[in-house]
Amino acid sequence: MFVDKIVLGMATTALLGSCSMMMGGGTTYTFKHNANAADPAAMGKAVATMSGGMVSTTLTVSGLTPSKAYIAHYHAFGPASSTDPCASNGPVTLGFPGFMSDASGNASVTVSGDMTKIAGDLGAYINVHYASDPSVVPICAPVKMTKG
Ligand SMILES: [Cu+2]
Repeated sequence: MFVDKIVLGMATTALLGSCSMMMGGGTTYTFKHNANAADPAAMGKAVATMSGGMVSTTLTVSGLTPSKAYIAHYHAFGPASSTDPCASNGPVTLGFPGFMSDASGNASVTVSGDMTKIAGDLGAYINVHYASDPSVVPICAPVKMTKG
């Protein structure tokens, strides 16, 4: 009986392990630095997980200016490029909540939204702006590489 419980416990752990790996899979997009001098060490990733028609996306970023306010968005493919989403200058389709970097320049923020908001060309890239000057965009993560 004692042995049976141990075996059952191990099997349950293994099942939970594989289940959480599948659940936590998501799709990872890597931020690249734009051609500007802002936050030269900035880097990070975006992990998008889809479930039930919703998409939850978490940005994990380092190398930001410490204790500074940022904003981030999904953007649609814009008119300025059809092969480089980060240079396409498209409109915002899904905004992340505003966030602050910590004293070490790290930050994390999550947004959840309806998948239709970022379907196809509507979810071409994710960028991170200075909240104080949205024209400053240190990093961008391409999501969809080709327009259309
Ligand atoms: Cu933006």
